[in-house]
Amino acid sequence: MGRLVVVSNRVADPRKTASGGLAVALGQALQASGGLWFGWSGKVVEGGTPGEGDVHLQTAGPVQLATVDLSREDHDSYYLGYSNGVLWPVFHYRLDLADFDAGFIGGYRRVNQMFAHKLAAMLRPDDVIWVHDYHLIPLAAELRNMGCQQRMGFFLHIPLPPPLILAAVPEHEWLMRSLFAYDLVGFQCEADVAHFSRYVGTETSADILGEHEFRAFGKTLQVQAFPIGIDVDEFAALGRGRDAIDMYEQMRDEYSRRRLLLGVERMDYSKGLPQRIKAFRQLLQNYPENLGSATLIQIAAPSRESVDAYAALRHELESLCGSVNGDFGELDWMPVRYIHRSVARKRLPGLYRAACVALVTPLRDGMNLVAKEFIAAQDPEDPGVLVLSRFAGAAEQMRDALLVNPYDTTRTAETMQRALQMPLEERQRRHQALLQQVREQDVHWWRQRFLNALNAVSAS
Ligand code: GDG
Repeated sequence: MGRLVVVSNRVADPRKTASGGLAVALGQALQASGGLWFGWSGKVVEGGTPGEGDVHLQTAGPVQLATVDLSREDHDSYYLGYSNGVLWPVFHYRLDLADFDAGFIGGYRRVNQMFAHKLAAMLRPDDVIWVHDYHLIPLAAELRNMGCQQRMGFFLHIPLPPPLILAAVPEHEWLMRSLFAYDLVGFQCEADVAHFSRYVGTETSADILGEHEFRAFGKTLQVQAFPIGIDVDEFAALGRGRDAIDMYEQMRDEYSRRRLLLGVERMDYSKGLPQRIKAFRQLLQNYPENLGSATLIQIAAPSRESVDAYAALRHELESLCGSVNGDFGELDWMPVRYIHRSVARKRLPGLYRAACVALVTPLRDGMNLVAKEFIAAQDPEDPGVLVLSRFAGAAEQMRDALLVNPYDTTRTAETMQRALQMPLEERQRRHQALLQQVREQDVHWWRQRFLNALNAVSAS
């Protein structure tokens, strides 16, 4: 196998485990084969020229990191505008939040062209290129335009919506056609693959050659589900660290008379936060034995704050949490602890372990790694219960969680109550099955399956 080239919007130093599971997994793949990791540097150059940016090279062991700066205009149109203001909402079924009219597409194309141009100059003929996520859908098409013939794979970390939702994006045909420049396209779950198949069946003249093989625009494409996982061992090791243990003990002491429910995510409208607070309010209303006891800790780490929809969500959430606390709180008990800050990664396992119930209730999610991290962090002798949205990609794998429809407030509250009341034996049984699944289908399994499939297809 040739050198692995990973391309993603952001690049992380693979030697720093603090970067998180995905960075570690990709870093390990790169370290095994030697490789190059290419993406945006995270730096925005005020007054910089659109479509131009300096490349920075850094060596991290056998891995080369190549990052490119973005001009303010490119950042605002490619990253904030088209990626996060059009593709993210539409792919999460939120047409109401998409800004189609602002002309961001120009910046999206320009940055993909620029990345392709800079990357092409660094490529070797036998490189295997793995592109990640919605920011970079047209990258392979741009590379092919420049004559690159390497094997290229693409993995979409977010969901692919059904054809009629996707068709609302004015450039949907161009985007989907761009995917055919890859040799392999991976989605998180079977539902996404089914949406892809239906799209090409109804909106293009593609030939469906098999369950996973499509031919259109003179190109054959393999498409498969590759559910992403976590690095269970890395997370378990983090859980044995001083910071996680301190966090766990602090929580246990502080909440010794309470039952903790926990939500951890980036503040994002796909995560179902307002619906979750409303369901928690119903839990207190409908099951008054929880008054003075059930406490929801909701971590909502700041994210994409310069996109308007995120500011509106923040206000809604603050008001909902405030009203639950105002209506139900006592001098010695606040039902909701809402924290709009990030928690250090090394403390997270301790927080997960202290919770009786995790609420992972997105309205739509590609996979959702918090669900898997929660399971990995539990004490098998006395595990907490996972309440999981059926609309998270993870729900296809994690059948032993308590699955909910987050739009159904009453039933979600009922499920929270069931989770709080669940007998030890059932908790252990469910946790054991979930842990086995999270362990077997971990991030290394994901990476190897994708790269094996990519290496198995014949190059363009
Ligand atoms: C995208 C897709 C898909 C969260 N809050 C804090 C914090 N986190 C960490 C979690 C977890 C990660 O961020 C979130 O991963 P998710 O998978 O839950 O969600 P997205 O960020 O939306 O990720 C998603 C994923 O890509 C991978 O393909 O599963 O569907 O949307 O690791 O622990 N980490 C720290 N402090 C926080 O406050 N340190």
